[in-house]
Amino acid sequence: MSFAHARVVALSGGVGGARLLYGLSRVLAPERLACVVNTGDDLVHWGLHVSPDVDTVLYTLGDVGDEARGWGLAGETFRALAMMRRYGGDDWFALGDGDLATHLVRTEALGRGESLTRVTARLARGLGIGARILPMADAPCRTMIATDEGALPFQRWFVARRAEPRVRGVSFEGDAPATPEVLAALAEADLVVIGPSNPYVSIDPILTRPGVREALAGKLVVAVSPIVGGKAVKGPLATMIPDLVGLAPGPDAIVRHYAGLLGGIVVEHGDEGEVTGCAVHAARTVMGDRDGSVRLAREVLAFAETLA
Ligand code: FO1
Repeated sequence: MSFAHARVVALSGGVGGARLLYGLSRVLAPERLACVVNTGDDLVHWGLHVSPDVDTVLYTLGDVGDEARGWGLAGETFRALAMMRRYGGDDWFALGDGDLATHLVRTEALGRGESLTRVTARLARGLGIGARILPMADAPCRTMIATDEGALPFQRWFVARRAEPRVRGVSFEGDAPATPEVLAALAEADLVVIGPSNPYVSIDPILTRPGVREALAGKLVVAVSPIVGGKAVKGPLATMIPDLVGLAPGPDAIVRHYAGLLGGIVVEHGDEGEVTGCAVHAARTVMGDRDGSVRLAREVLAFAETLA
């Protein structure tokens, strides 16, 4: 089929996924793109509901994110954090001064019963984003990391403990279903793209929401490998793969993880020999700048078209 009018749903965690979404949002008309974003990393901090992956996607698509850090706003200041330190408050998770507005708007809305989906749409409008940004669930789902030091909520492990404790397992607390908006977008999709996000802590929370696997049945699904030359582009994935499943970090481990789901995978040039079990396309998958994101998005769509 021609992808000229295809409807695309992209699944994403933070940085890598958000960068691919940026490219897709520059290539596809807004009504053709829905971004389903992990909320397993969400936390309440300073009394505020923080949704880190949703915010990274909002800031990246809104072109206001800090590219080098990968999270938060460009040109951010941290005066509130400094004051919090003087009061002896929690300072392990850094909320910037501008970023606080996002969490205040969200927390106020949730407090009067607005859904996470609705307030996210409002935040996206405020940042001039046309594509739909859909949190995977409106109810809480918390990613828990089982480590040698006990079970830790994701951000406690990732930020407070710098992802140092070895991972023995990942689980998701709460049986929050996918939202009706997510299920409707999947039902209409001609193509589902899994971004180069960590499969265990960013994509699995989405795939395990009740209703999602069923909605994906019969869909063309294409992933972008988050592993390049045996290393994770960002984050702890390269050690999580051997720790969790005893495999070497590589695209084949990603394909096996998504067993039976993928029609194809896009991998970095040179990694294509490792993959078995689905169609492979080699490309420059490391998105160093906005042009790199747009280029990769075009390649993913062109590859998917050959599989449709
Ligand atoms: N990541 C850090 O490494 N340190 C932080 O202090 C931190 C604060 C933070 C605040 C708001 C936000 O939206 C994201 C933030 N992140 C921080 C990023 C976040 O922990 C992770 O990158 C994602 O959850 C993983 O996708």
